[in-house]
Amino acid sequence: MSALLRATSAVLFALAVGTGFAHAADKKITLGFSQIGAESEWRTANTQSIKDAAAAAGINLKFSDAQQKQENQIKAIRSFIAQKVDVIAFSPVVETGWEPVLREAKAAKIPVILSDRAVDVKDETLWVSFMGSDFVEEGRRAAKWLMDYGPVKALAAKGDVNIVELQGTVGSAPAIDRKKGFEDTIKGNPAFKVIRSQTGDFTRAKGKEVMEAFLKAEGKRINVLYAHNDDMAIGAIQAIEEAGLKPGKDIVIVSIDAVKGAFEAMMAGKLNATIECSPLLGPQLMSAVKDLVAGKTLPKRIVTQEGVFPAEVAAAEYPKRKY
Ligand code: GYE
Repeated sequence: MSALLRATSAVLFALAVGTGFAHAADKKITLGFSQIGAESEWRTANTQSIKDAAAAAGINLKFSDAQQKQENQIKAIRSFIAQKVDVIAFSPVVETGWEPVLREAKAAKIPVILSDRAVDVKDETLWVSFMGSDFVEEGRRAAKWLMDYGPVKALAAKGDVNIVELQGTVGSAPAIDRKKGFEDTIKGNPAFKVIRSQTGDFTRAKGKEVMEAFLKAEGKRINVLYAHNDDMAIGAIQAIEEAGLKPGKDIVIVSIDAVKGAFEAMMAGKLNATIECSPLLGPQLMSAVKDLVAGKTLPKRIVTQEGVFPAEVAAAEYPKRKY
């Protein structure tokens, strides 16, 4: 080694050690994230949270939008593997069908974090951690709120409470779990009956369309709408108004997410309650990614803490909402 080279490498070494960022340039962590799409206000906020948090954490984010298609998510994950990213995270659109691609990630020794939604795979070593909400609990909270709501209680004391349900994307964890939590809870009172249940795909447009069909088929028999997310409830509100009925009064409405649009609907008296589901997963995802790269073991499950917001508190809470 020439004297000059030796001197240069000594200086570089000293610099690296001195700043605590040895090989900073080539050590930047790369995270591949496969997002579902942009179906709801929730999803838009989730995407923003992930992008902002990656930038703040100095993580190189490769972000891919699957436009609601599992095949696109699988393609994205394969391309992350080919690019040898440090960590892969994704929000699985549906629960099943992930084994092959997750096995490929494992074989490539790239850890996978599930963000927001769970997968249904037998081999749980195919993913390292699942961070997100307890969707069954959200369904239970929606039912509990409903069964406790004065006008609905009064109705239940006299006869049946006819409920229509707008489900989320077929086969997705939140649709399966929110249905289950709600059903299990209303079983406690035989007056509560789900008379129609169909998917509205978590979108406003589909929520409106399916609610129109419900109204056509059931008319004024409908007492309650339970929507698996706020966007579908907002779409349905439009359908209810167009049918000449008063949302929030003629039909009691409870939905999930607690996005700003839901608070606006509550303040307008058109939505009765929203159950919180936080999309702000970015910061905890980035710290999990850093922990993994540092060789730490992550908890298998990281549950988001959330609340319930009835219309009475909407105006006071609205200015504090971050999504
Ligand atoms: O509730 C809905 C979104 O997976 C929790 O997906 C998420 C759900 C959310 O489209 O609005």
